[in-house]
Parts: sequence; C-alpha cells; structure tokens
Amino acid sequence: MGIPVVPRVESLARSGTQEIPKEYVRTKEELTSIADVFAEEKNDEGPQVPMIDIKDIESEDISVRERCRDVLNKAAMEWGVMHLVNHGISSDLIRRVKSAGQAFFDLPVEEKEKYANDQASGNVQGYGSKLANNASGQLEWEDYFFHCIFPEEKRDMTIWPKTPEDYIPSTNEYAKQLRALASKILAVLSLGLGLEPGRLEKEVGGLEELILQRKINYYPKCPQPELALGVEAHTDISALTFILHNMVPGLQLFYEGKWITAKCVPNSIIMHVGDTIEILSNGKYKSILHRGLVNKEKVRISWAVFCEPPKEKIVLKPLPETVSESEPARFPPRTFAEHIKHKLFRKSEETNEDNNLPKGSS
Ligand SMILES: O=C(O)CCC(=O)C(=O)O
Ligand SMILES: [Fe+2]
Repeated sequence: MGIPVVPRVESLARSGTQEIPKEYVRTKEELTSIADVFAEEKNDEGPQVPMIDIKDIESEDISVRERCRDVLNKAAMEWGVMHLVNHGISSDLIRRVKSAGQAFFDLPVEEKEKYANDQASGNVQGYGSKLANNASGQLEWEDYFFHCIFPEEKRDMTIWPKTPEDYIPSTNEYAKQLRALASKILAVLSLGLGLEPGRLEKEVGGLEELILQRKINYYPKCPQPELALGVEAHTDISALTFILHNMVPGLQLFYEGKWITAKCVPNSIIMHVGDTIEILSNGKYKSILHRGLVNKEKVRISWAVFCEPPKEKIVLKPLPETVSESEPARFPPRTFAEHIKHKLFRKSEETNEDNNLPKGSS
C-alpha cells in the first residue's frame, strides 16, 4: 500500500523518543488543565458522571419502569453522558469485542497499514491517524480503526479486518445488540419530551437510515502525557454514542466549568447524547464537551459507536413540540452534513483567532 502519508502514533511511541513532536503539543490554554489521569480518576470530590441502571427500563410494573426512565432522562438533561449498567449486552460479548479489537491493534503496524484509509480521497473507513485539519496543524495522540457496522447493506466488508477470526462475528453481533439498545434509549428520550415513543427513532432515520459507525481509538503510551491529548475537546455529532474501553482512564467531561474524569466502571457502557438529539430536543438533552487524556504507563483503547442520521436526507431542527414562545428554537435547520461543515468552519475560525490570522483564511 506504499508509504503512509501520516506517521502512525504507535510507531512514534515505539521509536522510544522521550520528546513528542511539536504538532502534538497542545495550546497554552489547554495545557493549564491537563493533569495526571490516574490521579484524576481517583479524585472523588465534586460532581461525577452519573451511573444509570437500566435493568427496569421495560419493566411490566409501571411505577418501577417510570422511575428507571425518569432517572435516565434526568441524566440526559443534566449531563448528556452516563455510565449505563445492566444494559443487557452480555459481558461475554463485550469481552469478545474488546479482545478482537485488541488483537487487531496487536498486529505489526505494516499489517494494519494494509487497511489504511485514504482521507485525501475522501475514504475515511479503515486504519488511520488524524490529519491536521486546521491552521495550527495540531495532532492527536491516537491511531484508530473506523468503519460502518450497521445496517448490513451500508457496510463495506472489504475493509473489515480478517484477523483476528472473531473480529467479524463479534462485531456483527455487537452491532445488532447495540442497535436494539439504541431503539430502547431513543424511546425513553422521546417519552421524556412528551412525544410518542417511536418519534426520535423516526426523526433520526429509523432502522433503515440510522447508521452505526465504529471508531476503535488506540492511544499508545505517551512519553509526555502532560503536553498531549488523545482526542481534543469536542461534542459528538451523533444522535447517541456508546463507548467501551479497556479500563484505562482517559475520558474527561467538561461539566460546570471543570474537566471531570470518568471512572472505570466494570461492565458498563458509556453513553453520550450527541448534537443530533440536542438539536431535535431544542437543547433539553445535552451534548457534552469531552476529550481524552493519555498516559505514560498504559496503552488505552476505546470502542466508540456513533449512531448517526443520514448525511443529506434529514433536516435536523428542534421538533415543533419542543419549541414555544418562552423557548424559541435554539438551532437553525441544517442537514447532518451541513452541521458537520458548520462545526469545522467554526473551529477553523477559532484557530484563526488563536493565530491572529484574518478570519476565513485557512
Ligand atoms: O476514548 C474515549 O473514551 C472517547 C473518544 C471520543 O470521544 C470519540 O471518539 O469521539
Ligand atoms: Fe467523542
């Protein structure tokens, strides 16, 4: 496949360098808040990411079911992120998914390179590392593997890893179960807005059009973790995002003006409400700003599944039922593709301001 245009962070980490290249060094503002992630994870003071038990989400006992749903909706309104426990996906399947992803990343870089994506020609599926997309040329301390996993017709099986053997079967099964879980959550979020249970599901494309994209994030050990970020601060554009990780801390959430480190909760799935649901709910459900720290001692891996509406077919805007005179629409109508473009544009403007370049020049 030729020489990769982007250096793999894994190769950089393996080179034994004790100083990270300057493209990976974050801005002055960011550096003031980057601290040791293991110490941060132990910090029990202050607000914590809510832990939501959804065992009773479909209980036949109405009051039990309502209580469970209320707690979930409240967390989605206050935080927009939570540790889901008793989500119904077996720990054995989760173990298989993680071990398949780990085994793929355990392959030599040359092997993984056979699956390299080609971002320049718009092909983002496959093995990749971030390309600098702004004037400052800033990079993230991670490599990834990205591909569509649901629905079946929209997958490109030619780029799915053939090694290890269980990658395809475990990913297929996980995609199916996660899709069913997404429906249950969307139903509860719909009811929380006073809508019919199927409404949000329909608004994001339903079984045929809602696309599940998986990004396995691979964060190598970093010799200067106090200077880098695995993933820079962002909100997810998805409707919902579901995340597994290898029990190494890293995820931080920006809540009430502070970065809060997510604890590692066994057998849980972290769920984010993304921008899509924030827009449809007119901001009643939150899409929280988050980022990923790296560390010197342990490789971190996370498996994020983004449930996304189709790019062009649906115009996202606050649902009429969520808008009133006292709560006017907070978001203009945009397709998902336009929303992505708008975010990139805003980001390049911010970068230009940092660099004192004229607006819109990059
Ligand atoms: O690695 C994580 O825990 C979060 C990754 C993330 O935010 C993303 O891929 O959008
Ligand atoms: Fe994210």
